[in-house]
Amino acid sequence: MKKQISGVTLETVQGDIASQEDIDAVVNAANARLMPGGGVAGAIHRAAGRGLAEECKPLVPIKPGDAVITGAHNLPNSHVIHCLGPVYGVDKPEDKLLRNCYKKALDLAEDNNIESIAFPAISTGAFGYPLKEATEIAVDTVAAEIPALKKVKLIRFVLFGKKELDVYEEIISKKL
Ligand code: AR6
Repeated sequence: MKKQISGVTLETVQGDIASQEDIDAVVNAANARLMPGGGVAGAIHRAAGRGLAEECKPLVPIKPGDAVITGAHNLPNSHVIHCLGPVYGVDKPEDKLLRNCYKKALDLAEDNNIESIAFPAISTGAFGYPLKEATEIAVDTVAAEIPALKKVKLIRFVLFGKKELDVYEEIISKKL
């Protein structure tokens, strides 16, 4: 699905966040130590190579809701923006912390002249955030930021499974 909002393209695709070849910055659903893990972080670090973990070392730890930017090493992108989403039921208030992730990632993209950015569904895997609730927050936050964007022209939500893709498309159709 693809939509134009205030001159910015918002799209959804099913796929792997580590294979977004036409995107400047991919967002990592990171852990506080910015180390390889499972899910998105595992895929990003595997594809980026060990240089990414090395570059991350002086930047840790990060707090829930925070985001930091690095190079992308062997990934086909220019940057990785690492976001630490809230652990559902643990890091509170989880809705605000999740909103901060999307907002800070877009702020970092703007500050670094990034034109295209791809987000995974932060916090909805190992961190247990219910998918529909997290998707509402992702879509609302990104939509609210779009009118203020000057550099970013393409925002892509990359969903691993068909079920996640369907939820995103339903919520975007309803809201935007
Ligand atoms: N591409 C796109 N989406 C993916 C991929 C991929 N390659 N792999 C999984 N997903 P998660 P979190 C989906 O667990 O909940 C890690 O171990 C997945 O189906 O990656 O923020 C870190 O080290 C789910 O919908 O992120 C942290 O400790 C979504 O991406 C912790 O997990 C997020 O799942 C972060 O947990």
